[in-house]
This record gives sequence, structure tokens and C-alpha cells, in this order.
Amino acid sequence: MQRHWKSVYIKKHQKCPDLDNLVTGVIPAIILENALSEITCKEVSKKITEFHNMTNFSPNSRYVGESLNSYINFKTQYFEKTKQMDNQLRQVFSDIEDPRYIMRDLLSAIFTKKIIPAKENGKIYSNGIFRIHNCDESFPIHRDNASFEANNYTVSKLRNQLSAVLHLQTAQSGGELILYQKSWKKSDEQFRFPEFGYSDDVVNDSKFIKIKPNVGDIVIINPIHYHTISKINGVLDRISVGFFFGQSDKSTLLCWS
Ligand SMILES: O=C(O)CCC(=O)C(=O)O
Repeated sequence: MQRHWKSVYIKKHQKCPDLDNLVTGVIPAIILENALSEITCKEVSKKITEFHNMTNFSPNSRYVGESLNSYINFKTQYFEKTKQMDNQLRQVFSDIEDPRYIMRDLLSAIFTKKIIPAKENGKIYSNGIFRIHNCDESFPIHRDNASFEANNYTVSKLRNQLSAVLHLQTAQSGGELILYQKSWKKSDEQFRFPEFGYSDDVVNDSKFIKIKPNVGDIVIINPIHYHTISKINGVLDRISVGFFFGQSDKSTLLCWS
């Protein structure tokens, strides 16, 4: 275990040689600072919060976009809904660039790898999901791992699932990403809740770091590490957009949500 588990901060267009260190858990996160301007983030947040086709995930969280996790046994529906949603979001972002595409270009530049949406039988995976959380939301500890959860999808065969989240609006206080220096292992399933997430016992005594997101930052983590979000305080919703990505070969990353 590393004594100093410290995130790597980089600036836009800087090259980042630390992708392997993130995969192996040597570092907890790569944070691309000021990836988008505050003005752009505000514009995007407005468009997303006014968008008609929003899903109420829980009383305190909503999302726009599709997530494979909601369609584990409904692959046909996942690809159909993704196509419909992508058409609608193309309208929403007809006058400004879709931030998910900006994220892709930025990640491609920092990691010097091509990054494109994953495809399966000619069908395109979702480009990313926008999430809106309010102050009463509570988040169970969880991890993300398509190779275990979604092994009927081809993205489950990619190497090294990573996660990128762009922060469009931050909470007045709280809403930090809490990342544990503990990776999921199969025997942890004993701590699993039936619906979603794990009991706190799964990270018993594990070291953790807190990442306070700034508007416009992209936070890249290895989501096999347990993580959660601290309580959100104040009247501002926490708004973010994210996707997963994995390695298909040395020079190509494929993304999905
Ligand atoms: O929004 C974040 O900071 C992390 C989101 C998260 O927990 C996830 O995508 O699994």
C-alpha cells in the first residue's frame, strides 16, 4: 500500500503519463483542471436542467442520458434508448458543443490515445450521462466494474475500466468524491445491498482521500476502488457528466455509459 496516495493534477493540453499508475492504483485520481470554462459549464447546466426528457432516479437525483447499469438484462432497449436520447441531445447541443465530446477530445490529447464511443454489432454505446443530485441525496459506497456486472456487453471485455466525470456545477459545500484505497474483490459481495451499493463495513479501516471538485474540472478515477459522495449542503444541485472508458488496444480507448 502506498504511504502517500496523491492525485495528479494536470492542465489542459498537458500530456499525462500516469494512466498506468491509475490502473494499478499507485495514484487515486488524475484531475484535469479547468477543462471547461465556468461560463460553458453554466450554459450546459442550464440546458440540462431545462431538458424535458429527464429520469427521476431517486427522490433526490435525476439524470439525462442512458446508463448501461440500468439495462443489464435489457440490451436491445439500452441501444434503442441510447439512439433516441442521442438524437434528442443533438438538438439540445445544436448551438454549443456537447461537453461529452469536449471531454473525449481533451482525454485523447492528455493520454495521446484515440478515444471513441464503444460499438457492439454496429450499435453505439451511450456517450455519457448527466447527473443532478440535490442536498438530501445520500450515496451508498459502491464501485463500478462492467466485467463483473455486465458480462453480456462487449465493453465488459475491455481492459482497465476507468471513469471520467466533468463537474458542471458544485454544491455550496460537501459533495466531495470520497475514494477508498480499497479495490473490489468478489468476496466483498457479502456486504452488498440488494438494490445498489455496499455496507460501510466493506471499507472498514481503509484509507481514503476526499476530492473537492471545482467547476470545470474533469476527475478521472479507477472506479474499481470503492467510492461515494459526501453529503451535499446548500441550495445548489451538484451537476456532473461522465462516462467510463477502457483500453481496446495500445492506442485506442473506448468510452460508454
Ligand atoms: O460524481 C462523482 O464524483 C462520482 C460519480 C460516481 O460515483 C460514479 O460515477 O460511479
